[in-house]
Amino acid sequence: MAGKVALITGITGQDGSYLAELLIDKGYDVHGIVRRASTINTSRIDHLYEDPHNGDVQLRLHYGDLGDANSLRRILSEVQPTEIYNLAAQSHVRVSFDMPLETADVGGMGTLRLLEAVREYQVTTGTEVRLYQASSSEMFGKVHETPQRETTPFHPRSPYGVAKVFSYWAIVNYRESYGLHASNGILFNHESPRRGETFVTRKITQAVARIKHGLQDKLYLGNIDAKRDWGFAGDYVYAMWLMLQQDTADDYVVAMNETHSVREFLELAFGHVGLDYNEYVEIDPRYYRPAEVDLLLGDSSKARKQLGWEPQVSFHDLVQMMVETDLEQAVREKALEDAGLSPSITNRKAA
Ligand code: NAP
Ligand code: F7E
Repeated sequence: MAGKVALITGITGQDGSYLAELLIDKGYDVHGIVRRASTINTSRIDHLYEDPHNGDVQLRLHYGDLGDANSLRRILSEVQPTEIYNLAAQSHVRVSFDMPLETADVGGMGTLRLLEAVREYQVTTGTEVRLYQASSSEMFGKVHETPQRETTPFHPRSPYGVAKVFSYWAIVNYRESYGLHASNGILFNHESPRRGETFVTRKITQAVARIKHGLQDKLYLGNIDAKRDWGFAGDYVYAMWLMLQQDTADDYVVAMNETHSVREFLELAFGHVGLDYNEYVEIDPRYYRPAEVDLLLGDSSKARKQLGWEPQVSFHDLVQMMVETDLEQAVREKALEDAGLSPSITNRKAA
């Protein structure tokens, strides 16, 4: 695998961290783009900087931003990547209603800035760069058919979904216009113990653990009848890599092909620690969205057949994995609180 150089945008996020791990394992020279932040936000990738066996540097970070075209051009010429994974986005659907312009600028125009930088780089250096775009099942939104597959029409229901549709078509357009090896992975929801704390799965598993350890007594949620096709992020980043190993670029749905309601997730997660969610969950309309995506169910048969992709972690095991990890975290939090080192935060109401 020597000679392969990967550049990941959004490397500090959930998927970026799993993908960086995978590519390091495969012997890639891995680079990531990070935004400057007033506090350090690299906790998901801190364990990756050095090879634990010999101390060699195995991950390099570069300051840049999808809003800053100059930074993208500079990083491309410094890193000289053979593969680029574009994972950067304001990825929270509800927040996208509060910040539609930022969401569109990063999740839509940001992709175009990157595509232009790649096109210019390829023309000036004559080197082929393969590009992965993090497209989303949110593009199906108010679904036109079930299950959703590559040919299902898009009907986005949020500024986030709209931005992703723009990016999807920009990728297709650069592929058709300039022969760029650019692929869309239309990924359905994927979760993990590294999932952001304000997405519903992690919000639930963290609350389960904190309630179990007496650190919290209520969980406030929005629409718990929504249904999603949830898989494990570690499985899904493998599909991203597979897409860039194909001779021809294409677009693929990546999903578990099963759907569950938020309510079912609650039952499983609370049930795992012997609790009944009905005693702890309260509905807060603050978490409703101006337009909801009621049901997502993917059909990933194309990815399974053409890429040979198969998920390894079931929905049930995913919920268990997330609860177990958050229980360990709650034990540490409780110990700090008992030692008077951490303020008790009860009834948290994060987005
Ligand atoms: P995430 O945890 O929210 O990570 C998003 C990443 O984007 C973070 O590293 C963030 O950096 C970075 N970012 C945000 N704005 C940026 C900007 N202006 N310039 C450069 N980087 C910026 O998201 P995720 O769950 O890993 O998802 C990865 C990608 O897949 C996203 O594009 C998401 O929309 C898409 N997607 C996710 C799912 C899912 O279920 N997880 C499904 C389909 C598609 P900071 O750490 O600095 O904020
Ligand atoms: O919501 C409902 C909410 O925010 C799932 C992103 O990764 O996947 C993700 O988008 C469902 C929705 O994920 C709360 O209304 C109820 O119906 O975890 P979520 P999402 O909106 O599906 C797609 C594929 C992406 O591409 C996105 O980047 O759960 N829900 N109560 C709630 N959701 C949240 N966040 N918080 C609640 O309290």
